[in-house]
Amino acid sequence: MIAVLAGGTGAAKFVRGLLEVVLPETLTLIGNTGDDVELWGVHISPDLDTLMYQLAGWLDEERGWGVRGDTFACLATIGRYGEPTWFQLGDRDLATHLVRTNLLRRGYSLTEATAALCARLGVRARLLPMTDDPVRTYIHTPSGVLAFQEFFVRERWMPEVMAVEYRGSERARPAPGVLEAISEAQGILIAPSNPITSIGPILSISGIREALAERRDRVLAISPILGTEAVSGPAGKLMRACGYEVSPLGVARFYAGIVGRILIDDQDAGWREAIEQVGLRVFTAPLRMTDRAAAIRLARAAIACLHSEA
Ligand code: FO1
Repeated sequence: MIAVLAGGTGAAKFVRGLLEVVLPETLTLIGNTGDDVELWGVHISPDLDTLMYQLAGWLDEERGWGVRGDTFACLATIGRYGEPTWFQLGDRDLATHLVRTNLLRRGYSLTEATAALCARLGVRARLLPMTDDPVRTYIHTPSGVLAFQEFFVRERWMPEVMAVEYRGSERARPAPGVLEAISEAQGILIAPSNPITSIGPILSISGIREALAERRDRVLAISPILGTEAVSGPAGKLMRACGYEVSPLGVARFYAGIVGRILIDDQDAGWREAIEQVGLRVFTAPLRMTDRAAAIRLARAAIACLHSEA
């Protein structure tokens, strides 16, 4: 059994590779819900959906989110009514949110609703939200506090970042199955997701950090930073804002104490010694997932690193 801590797009690419290397039934994905948002009265869980669509073979892999071949007639009509359309809600994607919201209103927890959606799509891996409680990521900027999707999508992650807040995390408990997945897995992978806004919210929930620390030698983080830049998105900007150097060493420092192993890019081998001083064992492989074959190679390398006893 392998547990994977996962955000959205980067994690989904990695999971695509992983599905070719291990049986889906042996995977438990623990997804970030800090990016969740309520729009038009529906509960949207972008990271859970990105992972679910990937597992179901529905993901629009070009965009990295949403359903392949989706249409946007509903959104266009919302725009026709003069309402904001900055969040691209596809018609088929909207069906997922409608069904989820309906299940939640009928008393399902987010864990139960996610399991129901996955079952109906024939997903064989287990997908768990990090928590059933509301935890939302907020970005503090000089002109005010933005919910994550406002910062990321509406403002195209342009505003200066002063601080990142995981609102609600102090009261949140891990979702059922999360701690067990971490303690019972042969290995735990931290996907190459944004450490601050994809993995940080998961780690902010009481008990998860401790469960990982106990299995530290079996926890492998895959760096989302190559050289001194994020593979994609605002990870670099957010790490800098939170006081972390933008480099594989910065990633190692962010995960120090809960991660015993880190996989960094071949070209970053020069950071090995400095990272070892933080207490992590260092492995190298090509990290760029330029196509499906590269994602499979990376997944294979990650599994080999988990099994390495040397
Ligand atoms: N990302 C965008 O850049 N623009 C969008 O309009 C957008 C819409 C969207 C709708 C549903 C969904 O599941 C994801 C969506 N995303 C969009 C991606 C999402 O904002 C990010 O992938 C995550 O929140 C960051 O991990």
